[in-house]
This record gives sequence, structure tokens and C-alpha cells, in this order.
Amino acid sequence: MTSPYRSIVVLTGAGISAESGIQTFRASDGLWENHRVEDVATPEGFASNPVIVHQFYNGRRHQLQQPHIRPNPAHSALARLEYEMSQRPDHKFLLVTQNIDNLHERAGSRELVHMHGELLKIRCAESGLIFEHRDNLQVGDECRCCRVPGNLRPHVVWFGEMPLEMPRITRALDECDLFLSIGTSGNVYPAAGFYESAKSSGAHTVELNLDPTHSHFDEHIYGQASEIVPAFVDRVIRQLDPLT
Ligand code: BJW
Repeated sequence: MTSPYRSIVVLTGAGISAESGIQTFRASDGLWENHRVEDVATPEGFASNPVIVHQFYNGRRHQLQQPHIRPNPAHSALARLEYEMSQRPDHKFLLVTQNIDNLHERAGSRELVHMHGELLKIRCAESGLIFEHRDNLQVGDECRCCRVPGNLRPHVVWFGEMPLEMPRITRALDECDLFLSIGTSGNVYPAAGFYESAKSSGAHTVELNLDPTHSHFDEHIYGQASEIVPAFVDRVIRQLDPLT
């Protein structure tokens, strides 16, 4: 028997990291509870009040590096799925995360796109050069490349900006036969439209989330990511070609 799945794309959102201690965005106690989205998640907000924006990301950067913030079984299961796919010839796997935390890579994922950027990186708004950064960032900090104070910004994608690595994502969606959407409310485009692209490529589409969303997947599985994702991954791995 041959495996039905040879090319898998997984999209993750804030829900996969919730049980690791990182707040989601749109919950009543979420990251935006005390902020207007326009103030902290748009280039216009950053231009008009960079101090507030730096405070918002400095707090999240600090939190991400606390010892209790660790990958959970859902992150580990996706790394296991990638490993199993990599052991089989001509099998493809891509994990696309909207999250800016580093929990997927800490769990072992390598075929990974951070489409909305990375919290532990900053970039020069002038040159586009990207730097690793684990400390607070302040408005007057001098840029490491152009030496101009104020040119540095979080390496994240705000509303109105182009998400990262779209050509790679589009190629993977065009050829996938299984698409999983995990822990995302499906409110933000283009990510919210990926399942439709995958569907038009003939893929089986599955939503794994705590709450129902408005999207029409072929299959819906509801529950905590740390429980439903490892169980679903086990199911997929059982259906892959046996290792020779
Ligand atoms: C659990 C759980 C547990 C909880 N287990 N589950 C009109 C129509 C269509 C589009 C537009 C429009 N007007 C404007 C647009 C475009 C705009 C957009 O989508 N706006 C919407 C508001 C409508 N998009 C953009 O501007 C994007 N760029 C763009 O479109 O460029 C042009 C383009 C065109 C064509 C192709 C390509 C490009 C850029 C979007 C940038 C989003 N940036 C942010 C901030 C990133 C930095 C940061 O982290 O601060 O990204 S916004 C925020 O939302 C963040 C997230 O990645 C993103 C998605 O949120 P997510 O992950 O879904 O979180 P929540 O909180 O919403 O949901 C969590 C889910 O988890 C819930 O469902 C829970 O139930 C669940 N859950 N616990 C399992 N334990």
C-alpha cells in the first residue's frame, strides 16, 4: 500500500504555543487586550509611537526567554512528523508558522518558515539587514549597519506589510496533498486563505483548534493542541510508506 500523503504543509498560529505559556492575540485575556492593534501591529503605529511598540515587543522578547517557556507536545509532534517524512524518498514537508516565538525550532523543526517574522531578531529599516537580538530595543539605539539611531525595528510583519517567504509557501501549497491548520483563528490573510489554495491543489485539509472557526476544512478536530496534535500526527505517520 502506498501512502496517500507525500507532501504535507502545516500552518500554525498562536494557539499551538498557548499551553507553553504564550498568550494568543484575540482571546479576552490575549496579547492585544491592553493595546489597540493599530498602535502595536502596523507600520503607522510604529511611526507615530515607537516607544509603545518597543515596550510591547521588549516585554514579549523577555517573556520568551524565561525558563518556563518551553515547546509543548504539539511542537514536538510536528518535529517528529518532519523527521518521519525526511526518512522517506520524495516526501516533502513544510511547516509555516505565523508565530514569532522560537518554540518550533527548539522542538527540532527545520523545514520552517516564520511568515510573520521572529521575535529574537531585529532589522534595519533602511538596509533590511537582520540581526539576532535578545535584549530590549530602545528608540535611540544605534543601528549596527548604518549607525543611525532609530533605524532598528522588530523583525516582524505588521498589517499592510508583505509576509515573508511567500513564493516558497505558495510552491508548497501548490503541491501538497495534506494541509493542517493548527491553533489559528483564521482572521488574518494571506494565511487564512492557505487552506483554500491547498484544497484547489487537491489536498485533504484538516483544522486542529480549540474553538471552531469560520473556515470550511474537510476535517475538524477540536481540543487542546498538546493532546490533539500528537494523536493526529501518530495517525498520519501510521499511514506513511513503511521505512525500507
Ligand atoms: C488553541 C489553544 C490551544 C487557543 N490549542 N488551539 C480585507 C480582507 C482580506 C484581507 C485584508 C483585508 N484588509 C486588510 C487585509 C490584509 C491583512 C488582514 O488579513 N487583515 C485582517 C484583519 C482582515 N493582512 C495583512 O496585512 C498581511 N499582509 C498582506 O496581506 O500583504 C499583502 C499580500 C497580498 C497577497 C499575498 C500576500 C500578501 C500581514 C498580516 C500580518 C499579521 N501580523 C500579526 C502580528 C505579527 C507580529 C506579532 O506577533 O506581534 O501576526 S497580527 C497577529 O495575527 C499575528 C498572528 O500571527 C496573526 C494570526 O493570529 P492567530 O495566530 O490566528 O492568533 P489568534 O489569537 O487570532 O487565534 C488563536 C487560535 O488558537 C484561536 O482560534 C483559539 O481558539 C486557538 N487556541 N488555545 C489549540 N491550547
